[in-house]
Amino acid sequence: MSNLQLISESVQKGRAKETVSYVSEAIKEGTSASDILNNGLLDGMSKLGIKFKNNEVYVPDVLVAARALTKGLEELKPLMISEDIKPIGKVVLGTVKGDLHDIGKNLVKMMLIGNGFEVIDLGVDVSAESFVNAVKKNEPDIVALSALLTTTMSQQGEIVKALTANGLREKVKVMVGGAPVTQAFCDEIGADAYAADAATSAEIAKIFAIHK
Ligand code: B1M
Repeated sequence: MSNLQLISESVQKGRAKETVSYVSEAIKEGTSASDILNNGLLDGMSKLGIKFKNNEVYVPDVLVAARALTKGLEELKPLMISEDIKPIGKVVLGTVKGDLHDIGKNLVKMMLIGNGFEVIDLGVDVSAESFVNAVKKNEPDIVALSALLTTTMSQQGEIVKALTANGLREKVKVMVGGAPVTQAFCDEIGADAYAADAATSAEIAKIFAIHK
């Protein structure tokens, strides 16, 4: 098995130490950062994303894989900087105001990072005003909103309105998700996309990135 395959496998198995050591070996062998990133680390996460979508693996598997991916990225970072690899897009992500649930949001974050996006994570209980300020400051391609409560999902609509009121709506795509959120709700509040799960959120983000 090649080093890149070993990296991909170790990410899928959530073995952080192995991932770091295979990344380090690949660097020593002279493999480029983009090869290690795309055909090793991100390949592993994207394969795991498919398994997650098909219910072949579960939340804890994705979380340990995400940790292995993060450790591998840390090891690769100096080489990435020296090769000047750019992310394929920028996402501002957060759980809406009044809502403290962040497990789903964190999975979305990992899938996005695993698919080559830079993610600015605003955390939980994030107001519409904070989203607007983050969009002004970071100029993302996508704003991704998570809501887990029927009482907080309406905040996603408030954020769409606040972006419009601040003249920012045309500059970003708005993606919504979370257990009570539906495609019909997404249409009702004028968001651009609804993602039922973390893997789908990364697929949609990639489509937005290609068409920007
Ligand atoms: Co809460 N909670 N909770 N909770 N909690 C739910 C959501 C609930 C359905 C439980 C129930 O009653 N059966 C219920 C909501 C009912 C409703 O509104 N209809 C509920 C409630 C009522 C509450 C409190 C009000 C309880 C109380 O205090 N009385 C309270 C509210 C606190 C607040 O937020 N203000 C509360 C608190 C908590 C804990 C703090 C204890 C904890 C959260 C810990 C944390 O997140 N750090 C918690 C938990 C763990 C849950 C359950 C059990 C699990 C949620 C979870 O993490 N699921 C949940 C019941 C359930 O869902 N079975 C429940 C796993 C996660 C991977 O799934 O987040 O759905 P999920 O994410 C999915 C998709 O939705 C999607 O991708 C993920 C999968 O790939 N997705 C996105 C999510 N965000 C996305 C964004 C996207 C795209 C996709 O892009 C933009």
